[in-house]
Amino acid sequence: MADIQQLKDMVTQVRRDIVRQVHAVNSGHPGGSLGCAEFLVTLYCEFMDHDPSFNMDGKNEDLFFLSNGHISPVIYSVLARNGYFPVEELATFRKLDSRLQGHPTTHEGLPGIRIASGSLGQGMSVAIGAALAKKLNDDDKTIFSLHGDGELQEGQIWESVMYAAANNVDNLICTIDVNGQQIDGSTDQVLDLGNLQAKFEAFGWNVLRIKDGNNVEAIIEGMREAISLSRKRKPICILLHTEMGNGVDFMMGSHKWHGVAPNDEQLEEALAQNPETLGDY
Ligand SMILES: Cc1ncc(C[n+]2csc(CCOP(=O)(O)OP(=O)(O)O)c2C)c(N)n1
Ligand SMILES: [Mg+2]
Repeated sequence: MADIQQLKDMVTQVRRDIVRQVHAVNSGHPGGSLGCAEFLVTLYCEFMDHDPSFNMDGKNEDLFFLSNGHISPVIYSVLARNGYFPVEELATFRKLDSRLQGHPTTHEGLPGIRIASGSLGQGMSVAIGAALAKKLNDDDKTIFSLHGDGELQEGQIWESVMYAAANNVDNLICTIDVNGQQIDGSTDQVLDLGNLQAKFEAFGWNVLRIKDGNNVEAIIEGMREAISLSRKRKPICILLHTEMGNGVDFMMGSHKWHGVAPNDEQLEEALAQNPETLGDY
């Protein structure tokens, strides 16, 4: 187990990787990426039993599916920092012929990526399929997935939510990035999500909340609880409350940084707030 400071150091480096990737090509999605840095670092470093030598089937491994594929900068950084591919490859983000496409794809063969995502709403269905395949193969590992809160406005999500409960898919832990923001404004203004806990529970899921989803200790506690709730004949939903743009003060708390790159000065400001810890690529 890594100590808390090691996890926080990785989070700081991941933030640098996110803003540097997006700045270099003047495109990409820093806001949601920054908000999920603590969660994904903690998941990959503390909870998942995974093998960076990577094979697509991932038998006898825990698997993660990113459904909100636009936050690719954070998953690319976390995968690289966990040994899936060289960190230097982050410099190719969104460039022609890169394995690091703006939204993750599988045909480029980037280790760690098992689905194309970016067209919102599909990742939960894939995660359920993988969870059922594990059961069929007597593989007792766990499937994890991440979804945006705005993404929950996709109808396919609720079909899959219903399906998972009806089929007792209890080796599945789906996390929702509840940042209250989406591309055009707050989720309240665009299409109010209502009471998410009540909705998932009404569909037959076990739901738990991580109130400070940008706090590594709180994430560890919440993840332990989620894992303890697994294998009880219900799928599990974590409502992870995060701040869009977390860790870069001028990006925090607004949808405006959903999909906008920082300029040169803004990059310097963001980097000054997040000193190098593990070495820049
Ligand atoms: C099917 C589909 N419709 C629309 C979009 C365009 N789109 C990209 S991100 C986004 C907002 C999603 O909000 P949320 O999941 O909360 O992500 P956040 O802004 O918090 O990163 C939208 C509508 C898309 N990628 N896929
Ligand atoms: Mg959101």
